[in-house]
Amino acid sequence: MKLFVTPNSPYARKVRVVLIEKRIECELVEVDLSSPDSPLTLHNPLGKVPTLLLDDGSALYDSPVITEYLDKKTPVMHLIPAARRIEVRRWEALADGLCDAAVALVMEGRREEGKRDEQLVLRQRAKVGRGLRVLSEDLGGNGWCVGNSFSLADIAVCCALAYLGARMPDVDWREMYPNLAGLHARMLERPSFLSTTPPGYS
Ligand SMILES: N[C@@H](CCC(=O)N[C@@H](CS)C(=O)NCC(=O)O)C(=O)O
Repeated sequence: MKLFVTPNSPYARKVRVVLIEKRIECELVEVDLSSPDSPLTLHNPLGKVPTLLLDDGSALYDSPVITEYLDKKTPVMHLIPAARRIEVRRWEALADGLCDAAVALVMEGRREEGKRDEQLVLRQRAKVGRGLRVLSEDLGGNGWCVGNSFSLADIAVCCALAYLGARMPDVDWREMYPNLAGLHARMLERPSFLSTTPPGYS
């Protein structure tokens, strides 16, 4: 198997953490998303990372599909418990949605000043604000997101938090939501999360 990634993609990091937790061997292939000759589009018409290329030549995307496939592949470290699958998926959707909003803001931020869509910026920032609040409320005093045991939900949420910390440093979620800071600190104790930390992230 080969996983197409970029070093900073939070969605690709989620899959890389899952691979390590489940002890699944997989070659990582770094791609340049802006290159017209990227091998990625041969396997994923959307040209997005992560994309998982299977040994039979077929490809899987997007990240929730890949995490489901990997979790079913081996019973080692079950990350999506059947009884709580919908809950785990809802956390993952919220975490991925936060990343979508942050990615949109990064893109808009690259436009020349004066040409930015201020309404879009406000809408995306509001998603981030509401999303963080709901993550914190739902986590409450629990150690982990779902059923107080480690799952894909924790991986997805912490990849999103780390990405927000790097891309939107003015949104100080550690200060605003100490329980999310605690969750992220607990995740950093796991070699899977620590070893996938992109350069420059805290
Ligand atoms: N919903 C997708 C989102 C993937 C995504 O947007 N990845 C970004 C990198 S962080 C990407 O490949 N962007 C390139 C593009 O949109 O052309 C997933 O969960 O895998």
